[in-house]
Amino acid sequence: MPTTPAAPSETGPEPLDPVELSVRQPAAAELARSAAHAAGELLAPPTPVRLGDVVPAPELVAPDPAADFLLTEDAVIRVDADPAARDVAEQLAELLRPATGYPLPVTDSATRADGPLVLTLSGAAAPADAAGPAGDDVADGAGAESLGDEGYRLEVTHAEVRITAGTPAGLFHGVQTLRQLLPAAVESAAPVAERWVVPGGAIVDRPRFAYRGAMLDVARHFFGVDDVLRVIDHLARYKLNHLHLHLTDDQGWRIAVDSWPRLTEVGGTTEVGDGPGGWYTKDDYRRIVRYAARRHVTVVPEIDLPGHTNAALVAYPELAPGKIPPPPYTGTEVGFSYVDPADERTYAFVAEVLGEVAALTPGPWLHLGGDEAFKVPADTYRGFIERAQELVAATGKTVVGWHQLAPAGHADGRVLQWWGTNGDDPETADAVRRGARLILSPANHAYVDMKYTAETPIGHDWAGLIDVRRAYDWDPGTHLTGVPAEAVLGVEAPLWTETVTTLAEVEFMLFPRLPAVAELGWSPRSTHDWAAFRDRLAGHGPRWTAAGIAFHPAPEIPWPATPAHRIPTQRSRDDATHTS
Ligand code: NGO
Repeated sequence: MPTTPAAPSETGPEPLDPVELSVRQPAAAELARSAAHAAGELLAPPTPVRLGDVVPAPELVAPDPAADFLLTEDAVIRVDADPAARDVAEQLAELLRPATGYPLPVTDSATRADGPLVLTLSGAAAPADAAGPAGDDVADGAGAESLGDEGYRLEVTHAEVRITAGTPAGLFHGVQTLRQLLPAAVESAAPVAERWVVPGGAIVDRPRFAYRGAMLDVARHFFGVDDVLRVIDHLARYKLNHLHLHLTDDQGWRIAVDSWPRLTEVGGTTEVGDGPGGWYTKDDYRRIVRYAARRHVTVVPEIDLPGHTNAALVAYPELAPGKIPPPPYTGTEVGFSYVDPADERTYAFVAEVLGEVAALTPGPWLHLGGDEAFKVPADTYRGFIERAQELVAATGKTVVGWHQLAPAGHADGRVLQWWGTNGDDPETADAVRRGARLILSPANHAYVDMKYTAETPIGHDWAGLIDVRRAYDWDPGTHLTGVPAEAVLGVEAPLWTETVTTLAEVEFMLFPRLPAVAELGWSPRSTHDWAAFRDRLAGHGPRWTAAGIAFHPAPEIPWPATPAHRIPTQRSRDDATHTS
């Protein structure tokens, strides 16, 4: 059984204003129950994996039950002689070796006819002769068109498994699909006696939206580098390609800035509930960025301005309105703090912080926050945002901000992250008409810090309760009135951490809702079907169990029984280590 998450500390003093956040003492027993469920004390018997059992749902699936592939000990992974493609092949080997115990050497030898796992970059289009067992559906569909920046084609025959893509990112996504097509025990960290069968047929797949992300709030509670790396693994499994890190807030500043060292030395030492806090050195942060990049995940850093800045003001009171040093804040209210928009030193601060963060960021985005600056008058706020947008542009990055940025003037390429609960939002629609694109994070569907049910021991409920169906049942393409699908860059599931204190709790809130949001970001709308999604998702429970993830065993999902004797859980692996 996965380790039972520790009870988080009590947080939040009084009823909250203006946004009421629901915080109450979590019941450790509920989380323990979830872990027990996750360990496999559930329902129907397991069925073999079918070709279509993939989350997010692929664009085209053409099963050929007569062409199942059996992975054996002598298998070799063959890949093109491209360094980035080779690295994807190495990652496939790293995924498969622990559970299979097979050596799985990786070769780019062009002369050897070995395989039978083949990864190949083929320009953007799938090869015409590759329809194979897939039949006309696949040959006539996306397979004949461009696979784009992230698409892939997976063909499974008796003889081989072949992944074809135009880019290493496409190959990487194809590898995640292959991973899901192997028996659940493939997630085991220790060798398992299993028939490693991959269902025969072909899949042709590519994403609906370019931006598919999750956000981790490391400011309210700090999460160390290893926790963040594990979250990146979870994103990669579900073909999410952006990790947004909410790096600064009233309760803590988490990223080292050389020109303003007290931001972390002072501002990094607090968090909600009076825990020790913490921050990332630049090397820590580079490690996160590198780890993400290897998994084709772009890190989006957020420096929340002008509000949500109490930790910065504690460190540098000269940035505070009236130059009055505020006390450190470890509660969960919002909307009370702001940097002084009337002082030029504030803009020097913003420029230097953004410059250093941009220098750590290979990706194109810099997130400016911009939410809940309730104490800043509207005109002043607009002026501040317009200057901050220019400072972002000066770093060579593109601005992302919460949708409160909407009234400010347009900046080239700017992206608003919409977190409302009512899709009728003329101000945001107007910003879109002026050129903004949107990331959709509707708080009543995509906020994975909301409770699943009234009984969920951690989380908020200000945007309602979000069970798996609610996380799944909306359409990013039509969600906002007056906003065309073309203006939607993608989706993101934010995890705010006022009540979330451990990695186990992070996973409990992410699973199973993260895969639901991932499917909205990746899969064509034509595949959208709650009953089918529920059934596909059910097969992932045993995978999470094998990977040591204590997920929420949502009652609306028909989880299969886990053959516990065949899938070692994290605990049994730990025991094995201790006794060996
Ligand atoms: C809001 C608020 C955050 C809270 C979160 C809690 C945004 C963009 N600002 O979302 O400060 O942590 O709700 O759900």
